[in-house]
Amino acid sequence: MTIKSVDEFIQNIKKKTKSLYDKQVEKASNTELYYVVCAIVKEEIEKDWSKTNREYQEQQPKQVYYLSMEFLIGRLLESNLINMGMREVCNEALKKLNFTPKEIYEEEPDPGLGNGGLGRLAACFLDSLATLSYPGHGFGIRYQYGMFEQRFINGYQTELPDYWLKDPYPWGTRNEQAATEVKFGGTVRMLELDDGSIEIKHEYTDNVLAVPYNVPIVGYENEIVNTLCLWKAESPLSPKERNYQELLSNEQLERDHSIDQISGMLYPNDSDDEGKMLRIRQQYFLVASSLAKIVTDFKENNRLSLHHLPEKVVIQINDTHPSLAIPEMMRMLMDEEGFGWDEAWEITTNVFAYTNHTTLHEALEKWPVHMIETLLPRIHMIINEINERFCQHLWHNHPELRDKIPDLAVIAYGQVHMAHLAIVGSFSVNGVANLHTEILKNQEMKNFYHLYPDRFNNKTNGITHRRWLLMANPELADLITEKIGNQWIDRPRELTNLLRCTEDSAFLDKLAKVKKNNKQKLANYIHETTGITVDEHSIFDVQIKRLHEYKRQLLNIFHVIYLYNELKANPNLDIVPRTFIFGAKAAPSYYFAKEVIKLINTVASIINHDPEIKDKIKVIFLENYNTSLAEKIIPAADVSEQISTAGKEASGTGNMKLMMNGALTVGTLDGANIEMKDQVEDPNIFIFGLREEEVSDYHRNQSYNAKEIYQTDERITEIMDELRDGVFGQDVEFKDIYYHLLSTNDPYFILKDFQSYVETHQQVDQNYRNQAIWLPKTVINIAHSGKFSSDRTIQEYASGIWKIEKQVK
Ligand code: 26V
Repeated sequence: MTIKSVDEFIQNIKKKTKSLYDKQVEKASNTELYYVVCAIVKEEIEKDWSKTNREYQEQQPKQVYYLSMEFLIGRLLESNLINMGMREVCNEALKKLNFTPKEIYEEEPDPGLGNGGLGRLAACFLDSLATLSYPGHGFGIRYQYGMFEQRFINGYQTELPDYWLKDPYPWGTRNEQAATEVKFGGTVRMLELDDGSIEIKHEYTDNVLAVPYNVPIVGYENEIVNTLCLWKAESPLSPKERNYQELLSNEQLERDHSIDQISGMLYPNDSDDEGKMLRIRQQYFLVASSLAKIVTDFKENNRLSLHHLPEKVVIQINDTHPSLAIPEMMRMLMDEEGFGWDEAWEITTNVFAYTNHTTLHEALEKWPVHMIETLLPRIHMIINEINERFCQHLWHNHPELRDKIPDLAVIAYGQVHMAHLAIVGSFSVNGVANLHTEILKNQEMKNFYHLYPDRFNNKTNGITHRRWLLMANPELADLITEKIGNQWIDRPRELTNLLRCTEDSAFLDKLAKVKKNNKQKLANYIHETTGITVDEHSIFDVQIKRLHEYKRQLLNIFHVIYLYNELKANPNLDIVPRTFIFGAKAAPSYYFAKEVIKLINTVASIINHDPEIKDKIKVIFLENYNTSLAEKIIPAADVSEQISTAGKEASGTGNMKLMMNGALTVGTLDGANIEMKDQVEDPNIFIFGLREEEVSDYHRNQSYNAKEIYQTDERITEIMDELRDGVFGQDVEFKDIYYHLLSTNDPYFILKDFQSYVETHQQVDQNYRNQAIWLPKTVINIAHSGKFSSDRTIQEYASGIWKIEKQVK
């Protein structure tokens, strides 16, 4: 039984404050109250957690393990309160004690253990798995330093280390008993035994201790608590062994440092060899420790031969990052369990399923063979054998592919191609939106699709509506519940019941008011953090995502510059005032992306301080975009910018979050935007720009000419010349952007799509003026967003790939 009354919660707070801090609650700081509330909630969670674990042990259901180098879980206190059914009582209790709930929740650091969409997706999936009562757990790495903290200095991005663990983190429980050793380096010897069998001896290895920190993943009001296990790398020497050595030798210090690096930071730069080596070590560290735990648990719970592993275990690998799990499983089955190759391969390929998240070539992982050989000699032997057998298979059984063997091989030209390893070693390969999966099947992985047509499938991404609506936008959630009841929380498709309200003017008024309040809150935040005043009556036009050329923040800022040029020429131009809001981090070594950040910041400071345009447009670039900032921005958005070059954004998930919060999408026919359009239909979404086939045709025929557009479209000529001639100050800072676009022939078709983008924004302006047109569209978007709940996605993974069952009560 959880705490159901406000008074009981207050009593608990008082008791805990006394026992933890020996204080009266009135004297406690926000930080102390944060730890107090965490402790109370954790005690409740722990009861359900033990119960869930016990049930899994007794009932031995098939379990799914989600292996991922990234989990962007966000802050957990408030979402745990919601899922435990305690948010309301906690809020009331805090208020009665004169604390502000939001302030308490914001005491929590936001663990940045991921880069963007891929890591956040993993977190949404865990939430849905637990909520739908599926036995499903995550394995990841507990990086000491998460995603860098972004600061703008003079408009440039600078990166500060994110040491999120400086204060105790209440949600990860260290479990030293379950620590396991991971072996790197060393030499491999094969011994022939008397019975003719072969024993593998892996000696002189560098061992690293993997210590698990378990984070509870709480289902929504269902008493299920699954586990996210995050591994930390430590020295395997016990304190006793260390003390022996009195003074640590240099060699030992160096070894310690190299161990610390493994779970030291997220995604180190992999452009140089040291970076690559570290990345491989991180990946192997994750898979070796996770598989050891999975296999140990299987043996303990099931007492079955490992032949039966695929009946009880399925492992989803999140992109190729954990695909060393495939040879690692082979190693364990053969070297530790005595299976022959064929049996081990049969088991392995029935356990793994692989999700692809991008078709961008620069993002496809390839590791130099010599690095794998040095770092993981036994894994290298196994990958070689996988490659050998796969190529033989192609040669003998697929003569039509003989000349394609080097393109398909797992090892070619001195590199291990991780995507090929993942495809060959899995029973399922999925893309993350319909278009993306079609591109995999018909273009990027065409030959593999020909080989294994049954392996390929689509699972369109989703987001947890509990965090992204119920938690982030309580006013909207309450309004929805007031109108259609609360069943949408368990069954998000029921949001379609809102469709009957598109002409209900009382409802529309309330909806407008909720949005206005959310905009006011964001405006306050903007004022506090930037000093800039924005008008909550203006259109909040939002682009929030990683900074990347294919995502085309540059197209957005070109549109802003165009409007500014128009306003300068005609200050009385009749446009609805707009606030353009950006949030984006660039990879630290991505020069062009950083130039775009500087450009947006420069344009912002010119526009925001120009009295001539009478505040008709404002540009706000919020620093340090992350999960918790997204929770502030999304409820306040009117317009959602989803403007990637068609074919490049595998799915997108921010698009879904914004739709669910009543923003209208300006988007290309790319990723999941297409499926959003299928749901809401024209004219409830603003689609513009080239389609994927058109982009492909231009590439194939080499018939695109960016220079011609630059010369013929006067609006573009003006913008580009301003960049070239230093109109935005800083001498000729942005000349690079000008030259880059023209000398590379604008590979992301920014100039090509500009015209239709501008026209589409004119329609947005026209629509917004007439709220009787705008508001019903926002209702239609919210109503159809239920399809994009990760509950639907997880249901599809569970029945289509994992074949797992819900835990029954
Ligand atoms: C990684 C890199 C790394 C090196 C340089 C360039 C580059 C470009 C893209 C990536 C993305 C790697 C995979 C990824 O995060 N994909 C995202 O996955 C989301 C969840 O499925 C999906 O919504 C996004 O569309 C997709 O970009």
